[in-house]
Amino acid sequence: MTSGSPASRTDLAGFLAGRVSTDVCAILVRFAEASATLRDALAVAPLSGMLGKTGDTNVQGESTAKLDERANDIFCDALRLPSVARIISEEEAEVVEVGDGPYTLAFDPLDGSSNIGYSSVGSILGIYEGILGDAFTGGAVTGRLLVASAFTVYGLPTMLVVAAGGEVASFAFEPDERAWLLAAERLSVPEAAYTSINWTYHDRWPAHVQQAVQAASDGLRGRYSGSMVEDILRVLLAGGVFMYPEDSSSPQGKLRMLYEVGPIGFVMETAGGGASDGAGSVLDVPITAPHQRGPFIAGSAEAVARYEAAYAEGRPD
Ligand code: AHM
Ligand code: MG
Repeated sequence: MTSGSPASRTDLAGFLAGRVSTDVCAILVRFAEASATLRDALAVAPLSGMLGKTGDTNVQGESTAKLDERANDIFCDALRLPSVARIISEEEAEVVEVGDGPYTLAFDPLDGSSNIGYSSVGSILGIYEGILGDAFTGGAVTGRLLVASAFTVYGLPTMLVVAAGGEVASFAFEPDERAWLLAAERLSVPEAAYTSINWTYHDRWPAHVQQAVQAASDGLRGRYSGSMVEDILRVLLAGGVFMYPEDSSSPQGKLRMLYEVGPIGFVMETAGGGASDGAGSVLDVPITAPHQRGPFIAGSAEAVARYEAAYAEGRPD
């Protein structure tokens, strides 16, 4: 990993130039700009009447926060670019038709909604090659169609992580200039230090999942925020493993393949880490519906490998 110096002047567009196509660069820059707009709304939410629920539920049956809705509007408006064919959002029941471009964008406008007003939340973007939606049959869609992905964490610092052009880089938001400046490039997931999982679900996990979680967590310190983006940033920068496995309440796991598991898995694998559903890479899992869920184990390669080994050993035939 190479850290940007305190005086780093490389902004996101400058970093991406020559590493990705102009279309992919434009999408990532728009995502970053929209994230800055959402950050402003989050920063004053306790003063602006933007905390609380709308009273509606989304397609997943989850009650929608006012800021979920605002975040969705911000990203849907910002990402209607000529290179975009379709948009798939956590907050949109249906696939949204945009135009004739070569890419489908999948995003979670506000990840970690239960933390709004208390702790860090973030946004997640996956840029997929092709027109997803028509191809949701026959197992044709997988995370291997990702050409780039990104996520933000609205804390202090406010961070943007981008996986593009074969490497992962982080950027910090500089509020005076409203610029995303390079913080570190060529990120590589360090050896595991932290384990991140909702331990209160222990009794809901099948026996082989209990064993696998234990094996992956061996010798690590616990940290869990309820915002995947925050936990993933820690794992990416300090080493560790984030886990949201299948359980008796969520037999497929909770997290959604196209806009949570896939984009974050792409970041982890690009940074030399692991991203698994327990049996293999999440990027190889066939996706047959826009809001499909999947188990997700991601982080330092050796910790993910320990999970997979115990999972295979204990799994009933
Ligand atoms: P959300 O996109 O509706 O916020 O749901 C995803 C979030 C993740 O950020 C987090 O890891 C997980 O849900 C927390 O769930 P739980 O409260 O079951 O531990
Ligand atoms: Mg989410």
